[in-house]
Amino acid sequence: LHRDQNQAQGLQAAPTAGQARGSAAAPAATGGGVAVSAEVAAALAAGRPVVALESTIISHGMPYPQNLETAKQVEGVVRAHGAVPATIAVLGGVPHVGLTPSQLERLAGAGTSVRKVSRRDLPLVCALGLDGATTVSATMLLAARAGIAVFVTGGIGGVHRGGEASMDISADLTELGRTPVAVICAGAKSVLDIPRTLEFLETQGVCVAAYGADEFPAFFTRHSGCRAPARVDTPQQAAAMIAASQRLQLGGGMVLGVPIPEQHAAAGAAVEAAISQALQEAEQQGVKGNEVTPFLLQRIRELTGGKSLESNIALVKHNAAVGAQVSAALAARQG
Ligand code: PSU
Ligand code: MN
Repeated sequence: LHRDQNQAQGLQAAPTAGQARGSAAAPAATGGGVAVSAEVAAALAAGRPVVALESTIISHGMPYPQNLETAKQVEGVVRAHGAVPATIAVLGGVPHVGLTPSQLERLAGAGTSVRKVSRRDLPLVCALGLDGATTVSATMLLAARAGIAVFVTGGIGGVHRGGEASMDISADLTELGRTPVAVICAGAKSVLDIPRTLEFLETQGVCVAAYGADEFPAFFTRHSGCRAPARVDTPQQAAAMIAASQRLQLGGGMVLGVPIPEQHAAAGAAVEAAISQALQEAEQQGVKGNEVTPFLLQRIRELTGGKSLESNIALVKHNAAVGAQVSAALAARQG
């Protein structure tokens, strides 16, 4: 623990869910220190489809107020496709699965002043009673604790360019190797080393499939130049793979790479130029650790004059529709 935080906050036991700041409506279920909202708990108990959503994309991935607007719209898309959204974050030291509108607002408004929480950060934020926005890794593990098998986001972390020397490899990839949650995303951004990211996922035993495509998608573009290890064309096929993984008790996750819809694929050249410049600036400024990804995302947004943000919002909403359909197909198999 950093001394300053310790003194400022006073290290104390995490409040119970009901006491946690901003948790006016006590969640229905608090098991293993995770507060599951009444709506999500009821859907899970009834075997209805549920889709987990992360919160770092809200706090660090987009600026306010577009982040709040997008978070609400994404939840709406999930609902419109017959599933219950479960946005996941740590509030007042308690991991929450399923947020109220005011909790969502609190996170979106705080932006990057909220801690970015990957697996390794959970003990600290919980012990200090802090708010935290969960990355793919922390969201996956909390979703699994709650019994949610399908999770939608924009893009996953990966092996950074130069990662073979820096060892900057996102904890998302090791989480995918150990936690049974399917992550529906638009692939990985080309700020990352996509070939090495796919190699690392293979080492971790992660099933990676492209949705309706042969190539693994690269977030803003449908093309990464890398063939995806598998291809599925329907929500039912994706659900069948999740079911097979569960049946075999593989214990690991899955990546379903959904290409950005053609009409939203950002002017490729402009985004690629912004990516190279952002990478150069990060290196020059010595940006390190978990600040690398938020720095790159923000610079790409600035350098493309907001064009990348529009594409980003569109692809997340599209992923939410696919994810809800996969979750519904999985629920139908199990029902
Ligand atoms: N990639 C994006 N948008 C994001 C992230 C990644 O296109 O918002 C976020 C996700 O929360 C992801 C995290 O889990 O960044 C990865 O951070 P890092 O590279 O520090 O592991
Ligand atoms: Mn990193």
